[in-house]
Amino acid sequence: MKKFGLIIIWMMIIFFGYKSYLHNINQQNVGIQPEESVVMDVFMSEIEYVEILAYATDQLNEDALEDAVVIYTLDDNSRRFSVVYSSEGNYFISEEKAAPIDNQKIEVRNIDDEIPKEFIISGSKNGHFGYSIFRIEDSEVVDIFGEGMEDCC
Ligand SMILES: [Ca+2]
Ligand SMILES: [Ca+2]
Repeated sequence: MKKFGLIIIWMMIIFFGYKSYLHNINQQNVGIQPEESVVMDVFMSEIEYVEILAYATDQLNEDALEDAVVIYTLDDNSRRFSVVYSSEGNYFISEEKAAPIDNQKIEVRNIDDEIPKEFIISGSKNGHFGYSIFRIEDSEVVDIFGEGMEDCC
C-alpha cells in the first residue's frame, strides 16, 4: 500500500511538473545555450558534449556552490546526462548515464526532506514515456525509483 501511494504521489508530481516546468522540456532536441553560471562553465569545459538538450541548476547538497544536472548529446547522437556537483569547495562530474531520446525534462525536488535533494529525469522515445528519480550518494548517481526508462533512452 505504501508503495502504491508513493507511485500516485510521483505520478502527480510528474504531471504537475510537466505543467509548471515547460521551459525545461526539449521537444525538438535542439541544442540550447545555457545561461551563464559557474557550474555550467564547469560542465562545458569538462564534458565533450555536442549539444546541451536540457539542464537544471539547483542546490542539491545545500553547500556554497550551485550544482547542475545536464542532458546532452554525444558524437554518436546518443543522449546522456551528467551531474556537476560540489563537495568541499570543489566540483566533481558524475559518470554519464543514458537519458531519454525526446522531450527531456529535469526536475529537482527533495522527496524525503533530507539533503541531498533528488532529481527526476523524464522523457520519451516513440511515444514511450519514462522517468527515473536519482540522487547523489557517495559521489555516485543512484537510481532510486523509475519506470519505463529502458523504453525511452
Ligand atoms: Ca552544491
Ligand atoms: Ca532528499
